[in-house]
Amino acid sequence: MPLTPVLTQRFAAERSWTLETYERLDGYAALRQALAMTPDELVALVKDSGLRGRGGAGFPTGMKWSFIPQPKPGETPTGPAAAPKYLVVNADEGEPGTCKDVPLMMADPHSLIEGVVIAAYAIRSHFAVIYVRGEAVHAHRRLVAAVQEAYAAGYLGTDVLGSGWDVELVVHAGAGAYICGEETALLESLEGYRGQPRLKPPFPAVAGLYGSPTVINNVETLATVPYVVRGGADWFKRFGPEKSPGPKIYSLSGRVVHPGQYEAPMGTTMRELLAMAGGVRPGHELKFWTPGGSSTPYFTPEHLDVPLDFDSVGKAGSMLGTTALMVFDETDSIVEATLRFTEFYAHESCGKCTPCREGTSWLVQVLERLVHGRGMATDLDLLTDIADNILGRSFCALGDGATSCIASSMKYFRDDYVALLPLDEQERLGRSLRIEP
Ligand code: L3W
Ligand code: SF4
Repeated sequence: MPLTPVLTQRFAAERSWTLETYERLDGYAALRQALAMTPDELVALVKDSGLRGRGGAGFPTGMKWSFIPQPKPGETPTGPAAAPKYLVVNADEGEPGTCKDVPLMMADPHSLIEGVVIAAYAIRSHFAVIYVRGEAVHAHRRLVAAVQEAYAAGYLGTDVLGSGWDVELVVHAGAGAYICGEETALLESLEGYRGQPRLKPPFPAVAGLYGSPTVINNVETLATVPYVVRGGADWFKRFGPEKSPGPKIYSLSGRVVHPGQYEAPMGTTMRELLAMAGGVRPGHELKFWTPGGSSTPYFTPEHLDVPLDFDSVGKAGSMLGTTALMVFDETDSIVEATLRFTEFYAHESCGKCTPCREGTSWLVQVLERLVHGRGMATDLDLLTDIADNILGRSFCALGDGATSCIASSMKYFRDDYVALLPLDEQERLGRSLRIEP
């Protein structure tokens, strides 16, 4: 399957990040088109295109925009409809293995800014923020420079392109907490509080930033919007499956010959993506992989032909997440990989709820003693038990995500855990893996 250079079409252009290059390559044409439409027409177009959020959950973008309460013609607005509307870009890319938003912001920041201006117009917002991961200093600098260029050229500020409509855009650097990628923790952080999730509902679409209706979209989602406007819904739906269409950036890392970002339509399989990336390193075999980062259940070679779209991956028992495809071969220990992921969650747990705060640390303790050959026969069930008590009992998705690697590694590779037990503990389990001389 050929690459689909839509989102990455300018990545190789000289000084691709400058306004000059962006305008030369058709940039901001979609904004002119969008401003000639009504906001309601734009929301309808994005709904019709089938674009779904690229931040992990795959929520329909146009539907999210349509949730913003708007004043009714002829009526004096009250409540949320009367409040200011906000647009927040979730640029806090932090899911392990995920590397699509930072390259997009580095190579083509104006595609994001154009998407922001279009989306803000569609939801009738006059104020937008890009909340970017603090450690991505280079991306922050590039965004700030691009926003300045866009202001100077009249794409931001008062009376955008003579349309009579105003929009301000601020770039805000977070402090590097994974939890601030959770949309309500991000809002707390933006308001100056400690980044911890809020209870949902109410969803941000009704009560978000400063209690006002807020749309929060991922970088890749908004960078896709100008192409939806330019190409139209029918063009967009030609990429991939009907219920999950569009071009997509997949991040391949780990034991592949050419790790990096690969653009392909939604629904491309891992087998096809691996072929683009030169395959698993020579002389080795794929053992396990993640379809969407460390928060999504592991897949194995038997899943190589699952179409990578939200619904197909879900049916196969995992999640598309952020399309972060981390590749492991037969030299990698699944238990050590799982320990490393779990250490990450224990470190990043915000501490607000007990199952995640305590449970992730307990998981680390059990995994550590297994990896160091000090495990007990009861540890296998203990791991499953702790994970079961985190899943569905945590306040936000971080807790649930932390259990994915435990449950799926147990499901596919239980013997790898058993093999790490001391021999007497293996015998206690009644299933020694000892190889007799
Ligand atoms: C109004 C309703 N709005 C849902 C909105 C909601 C949000 C979006 C999706 O988690 C996943 C998570 C991570 N009225 C609504 C509504 N919404 N119902 O729709 O919501 P939700 O709750 O399904 O998901 P989420 O909380 O956004 C995202 C997974 O992604 N993940 C991690 C990703 C990490 C990054 C990163 O590092 N940048 O994205 C990987 O798999 O575990 O399951 O906007 O407000 N009735
Ligand atoms: Fe915080 Fe974890 Fe609870 Fe989420 S699940 S609120 S990260 S402690």
